Order: sequence, then structure tokens, then C-alpha cells
Amino acid sequence: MQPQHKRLLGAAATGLAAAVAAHILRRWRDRRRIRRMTKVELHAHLNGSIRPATLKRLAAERGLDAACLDRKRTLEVCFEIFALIHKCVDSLEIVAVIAREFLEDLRADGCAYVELRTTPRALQGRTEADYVRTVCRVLSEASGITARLLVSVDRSRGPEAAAKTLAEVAQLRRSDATVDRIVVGVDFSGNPTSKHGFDAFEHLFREVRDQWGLGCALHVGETPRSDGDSAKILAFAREKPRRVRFGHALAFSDDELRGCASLIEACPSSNAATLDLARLEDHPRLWCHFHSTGSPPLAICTDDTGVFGCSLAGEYLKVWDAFGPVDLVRVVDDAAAAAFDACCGEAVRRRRAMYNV
Ligand code: 6MZ
Repeated sequence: MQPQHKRLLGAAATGLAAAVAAHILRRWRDRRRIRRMTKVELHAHLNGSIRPATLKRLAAERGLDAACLDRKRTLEVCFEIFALIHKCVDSLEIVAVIAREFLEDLRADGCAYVELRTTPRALQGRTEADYVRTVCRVLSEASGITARLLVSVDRSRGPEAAAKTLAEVAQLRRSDATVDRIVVGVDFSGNPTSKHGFDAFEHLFREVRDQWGLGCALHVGETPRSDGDSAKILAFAREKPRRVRFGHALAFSDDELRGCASLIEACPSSNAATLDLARLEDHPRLWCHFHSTGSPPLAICTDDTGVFGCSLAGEYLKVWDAFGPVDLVRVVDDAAAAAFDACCGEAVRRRRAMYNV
């Protein structure tokens, strides 16, 4: 090879190496910034957020078969895992432990404000009201993070059970100042293939929204249903969009969602698993949000860290890898604006001022 060719080749190799190094450095800096940035979590189910190590330990202590944990996460498998978790989380002491551990994990991930949701259960002779009181105490004692509660209505338990739970919560809100401060909304969740449609629960959500003045976080369009359920949820939300957020809302176009809800709670790992997506780039709601204008605001959420093996910072990184560069600070601001407690904005400002991210 001619000396001048050797020199050219050397210069090209040096240039390429410098470009690769700059790319790696930029990527490392982006990832570090996203990990540390101030975040908001609006869609996380308490029992689904159990630490995997805690779940494995509890299952082993109780001699329970945990084989479902090794299976690919379809919607069906997720609900088998919830059944296992519910067998393991069999006392209010354990409920308190998993709540504290999850708050710790969120704080480490840069979360300034969380709305945790859970379905009250009567455990070991204690009532559903005791369950709500316990969770509210733990959330009110959290430090370095502001935590609020959404009471979950599990559609598969049916409307009578939901009415009974909400009557107890209404009573508690009147008699317990901590519960009154911490409970900021009601969630509609549970197996989306359940026979119970939203119409059986609508009067309860109307009461929560109009008489209690609280927010409604409604799971909708997580999986297709043939009974017009989604249309009823969308119509309910359209009446007072600022009081309603949607969980998942995977099956709709931007046009269908317009004017319906203040925000969509997107859960990347959970949605990718239940939709069986090969790549997050194909997530229908995230795709619309980042590729079209006029798409409703969305929040990046975890859903069930214990079931999907994800984390809040990890979900932000996945979105960045699939759609970046995108404005993640705006995503957090949108989430803060749609929080059911206005104190979220202050929690976000405080953390940003303290950590400068
Ligand atoms: C619908 C879900 C869910 O309430 O015992 N839950 N409901 N779709 C999902 N997507 C995967 N993930 C969790 O937490 C577990 C309960 O949350 C609801 C289910 O009712 C599940 O049993 P809690 O704290």
C-alpha cells in the first residue's frame, strides 16, 4: 500500500473511532440523565409492584408453586401471577412491607410523586377498611417522595363488592384525616376479559367523580372486548375529561381519544408483553404520541414492576431507546398536570430544585 493511502486509512480510522467514542459518551450521558431525572408515577398496582425477591421468598416460605413466574407474560399468565401474589401477601404487615419497598425503589429511580393503586382486601380477620388505613399510613409516612392512593375496583369481583368497598372508603374518609388526604381517586381495573362490563359500575364512578370530587383512573382498551364496553367508558370520560385518566387505551386512534380524558397512562413493558410486541417501536399509543401532533398527553408508568420485571427509570430508558430523542421532561410535566392531587407540581419542582434534574 502507498504511504499516502496508509495515512488516509489511518486518518479515517481515527475519525471513525472518535465518532464512535462521542456516540458512546452521548448515549451514556443521556442514560445517566434519564435515570436521575425527576419523574412522576401515575399507574402502579401495589401488589403487582412487589419486589421479585420478596415474592419468591414469600412463595417459598408458604410452599407455594411459583412455576408461573417462569412463563412468558401473556395477560392470562399475569393474572395467574396476581393470584400467586395475593396468596403470598396474606397480612397487613406484608402489605406495608411491599408498599415501603416499592416507595424506596421509586425514590431511587427519581420519582417525586406517585399515585399507587390497590384493591382493598380483608386479611387475617382485618377488614378492607383496615387495609386502606394501613396503606394510607405507609404512604403518608414516605420521605423524599409524595405518595397518594387510588382505591381499585376489581371488575372481576362484580359491582356489589365494589359498592361495599367504596361505602367503607367513604366512611373512612369522613372519620380518618390521613385517609381523606391520601385517597385522591378510584381506579377501574381487574381482568379485562371479565364478564362484568363498565355499565355495572358506572353509577359508582359517577358518585366518586361528582359527589366525592375525586379522580377516576379507568383501564380501557387493554384488550379488545366485543360488548361495547370501551365506548361506554369513553362516553363517561367525555362528560368531565379533567376528572378522568385512562390506563393503557391501546385500541384507539387519536381522534377517538380526543376530549375524553386528561391523559393516557402508558405502561411500556406491560403493554409490550400483553400485546406481544416484538419491539416497543410498534406500541400503538406511544407511536401516535411521538409521531403525530394533537395526540393526547401521556405518562410513562410501570403497571406491575414485580410481574414485568421493570422499573420506572427503565421504562423511561426503553421509551428513549425506541423513540428518542424525545422531550421526556414534557412527559413528566404532562403527568404532573394530570395528577389527581395538585401538590404533585410542587413535589416535582422541589425535587428538580434539589437535584437539578
Ligand atoms: C388490569 C390489573 C393489571 O390491586 O392487589 N391489575 N388490572 N390490567 C392489568 N394489566 C396487566 N395489572 C394489575 O394489585 C394487583 C391487581 O391489580 C390489577 C388486578 O386486579 C390485580 O389483581 P392490587 O394491589
